[in-house]
Amino acid sequence: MSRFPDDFLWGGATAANQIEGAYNAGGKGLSIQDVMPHGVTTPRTPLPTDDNLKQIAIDFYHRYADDIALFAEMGFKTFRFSIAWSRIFPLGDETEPNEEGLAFYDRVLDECEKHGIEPLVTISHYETPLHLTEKYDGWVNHDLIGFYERYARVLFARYGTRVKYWLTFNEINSVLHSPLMSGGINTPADQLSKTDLYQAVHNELVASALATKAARELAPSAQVGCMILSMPVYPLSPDPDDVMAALTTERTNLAFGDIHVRGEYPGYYLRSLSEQGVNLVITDEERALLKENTVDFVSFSYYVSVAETADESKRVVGPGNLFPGVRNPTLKASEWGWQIDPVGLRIVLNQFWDRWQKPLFIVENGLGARDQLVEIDGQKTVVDDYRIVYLNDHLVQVGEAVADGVSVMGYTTWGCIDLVSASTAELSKRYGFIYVDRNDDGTGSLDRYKKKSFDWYAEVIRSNGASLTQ
Ligand code: BGP
Repeated sequence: MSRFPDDFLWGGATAANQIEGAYNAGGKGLSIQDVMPHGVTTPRTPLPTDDNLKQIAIDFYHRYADDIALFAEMGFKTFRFSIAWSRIFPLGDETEPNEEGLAFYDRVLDECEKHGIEPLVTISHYETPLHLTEKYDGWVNHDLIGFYERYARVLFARYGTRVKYWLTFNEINSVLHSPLMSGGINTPADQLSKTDLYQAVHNELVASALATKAARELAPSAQVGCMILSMPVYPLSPDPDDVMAALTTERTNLAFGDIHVRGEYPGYYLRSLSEQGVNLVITDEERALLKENTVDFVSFSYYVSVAETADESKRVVGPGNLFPGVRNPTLKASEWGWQIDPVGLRIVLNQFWDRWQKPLFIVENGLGARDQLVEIDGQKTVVDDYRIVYLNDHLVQVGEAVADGVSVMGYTTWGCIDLVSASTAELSKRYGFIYVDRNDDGTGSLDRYKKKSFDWYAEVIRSNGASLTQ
């Protein structure tokens, strides 16, 4: 018997800069991703360089129809993609949008509609127009709020009747850890003042509220969600100091949900700002905007959990999604060192539901792994049992959370088709049900092949979760 609601939105997730390619086609301007050939692992380059896999990515810009048909073959109910801001406003501060860019997403939506797939659209996913970064220092500058609002209004006016679910900023809390990628901030992280960093965060939060307000005016049937990078933080020991340390670390993520859902800065957040000597400029008008334009639902990514301790001598740190955390000795890790914790997903779902009482949408979860393309019965494929196990185990925990009474709207696996990774800009870190023949050195035919997990996920969707192995 399936525990999943009948209208559960099964699907997959992507982001424009990681799949589209065509980085300068159709009037598109440059984005920060064009000067980040190696993700967040090295400083930005002054100009775009040829070693940037994202320039072509997996060529979704030209192959979207075939790719969406493959998603439909798996039975996707929803497809999460992002709109490249610099396709719509090539510089970011113009007053008129680029029609060719808008028309591209019309065509993508046509394909979704043809297959009965509900689009789930991220307005800004790690690709601030480069001009806004270089001229304004990205989200540090208050002017970005207006540019983003104009962009969001264009999207709601154009697609508001076709797109029901919108996310304002991908993993908004990651600005604190990846100021360039997440906040379009040109000032190198080690030279950025805390006040500027938190001002950038504040500006994004205000922009998110303004987008929600605009959606209510221009697309009344739309639902707007925030998107948070979730990473549960467990105390390394039962020592109360460790428990408090874990809570304090976890609140650096939870604050973003608190603000989006409750419409105000929580006391613990204000205390932390003042202890860090941060002086924010917040107007009364902005306070009112936050309060009056809270989100309809909360979406989040989930890949890893971490631990925390107050005891410096026990702080053994390892990689997490975009920021590190204390290793949990009870967990195994992926090839990239991200610790795998299916139960953590049930914990997050329960915690968020208890805390916010808003419908939850898991919009990213998946396993990045090195896949081996093999030939079986004359067909090229990947026997990715490890991915099936990872997804199965996480989905079982989603089912548990549903049984716990948590309201879960849907689940979109990250990188439903292989794509360029965000943190390290590699193609060899594969997440997809569909293998894309392209390698880290840029070679490959770009042909698509179904992995073993393709049929597995199709059956999970067809059976509405009943086929999962408990
Ligand atoms: C999230 C991002 C995605 C994505 C994913 C996996 O942080 O929202 O864009 O890429 O993580 O991370 P990576 O690509 O670094 O493996």
